[in-house]
Amino acid sequence: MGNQLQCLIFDVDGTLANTERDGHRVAFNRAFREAELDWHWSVEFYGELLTVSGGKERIKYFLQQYLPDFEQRSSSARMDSGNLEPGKEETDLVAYLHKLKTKHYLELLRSGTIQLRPGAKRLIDEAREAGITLAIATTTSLPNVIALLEKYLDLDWFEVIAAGDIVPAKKPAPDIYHYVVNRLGFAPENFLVIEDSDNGLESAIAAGLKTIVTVNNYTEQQDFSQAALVVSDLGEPDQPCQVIQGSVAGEYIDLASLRSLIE
Ligand code: XBP
Ligand code: MG
Repeated sequence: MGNQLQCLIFDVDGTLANTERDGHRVAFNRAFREAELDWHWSVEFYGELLTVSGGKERIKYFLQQYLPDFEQRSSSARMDSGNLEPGKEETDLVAYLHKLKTKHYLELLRSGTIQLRPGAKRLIDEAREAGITLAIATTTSLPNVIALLEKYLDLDWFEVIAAGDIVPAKKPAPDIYHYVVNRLGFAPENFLVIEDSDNGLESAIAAGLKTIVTVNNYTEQQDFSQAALVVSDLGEPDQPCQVIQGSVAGEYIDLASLRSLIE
């Protein structure tokens, strides 16, 4: 029997919603201000930092690349754990700042600042009606995913929600996609992944999964040559998407479009 679409795996940040520029980035800056650090990640600079998946890893990368001599004397005075173990200072600082950032990000999400991208809810509804299994594979922290899914979708619709530190290595490593495939047990050729970034595409391809990419302002210049299809977004009946690479019938991405890539 030929391939049959059995599962759609959605990435979160940049795919389900454009969360980075006005969500995560703003939350990081509010965390730095709360920690009385004079760091500010501009829209453009954050694009450079986004090459590193994972908020904790991103802060660590920023410290090591841009502030190698940072003396954290000041901020550690305000950290919950005042007694810093020698050699653990950076890890403690990163964990402290990331905790603040996640608090600010959840506030931003709950305020309705971030909306789902075009076509995301429509395609999820169509897949559910057709009995296609849904899953999440994301680098972001689980509380952030739960907050987004609870606000605009429904946690119960997703058979597997694989997020953040549940795997040892984040995207572009394949770990998070292997985790979903192993939990569901379908053949890899019966999955389709929807991603937004080169890190995400690399991770899904390394796990042997066919992937379509919906680009955004931070990722549109990246290399998506291994994607089965690259579009501006999933589109809506009254809001056609642009096809950037590959070909698909129709003016927006529906289940038939995805099946034509798999079956
Ligand atoms: C995007 C990421 C995440 C977010 C920040 O995840 O790389 O790290 O930028 O979230 P994806 P955290 O595109 O895989 O959904 O601070 O919780 O890591
Ligand atoms: Mg993403």
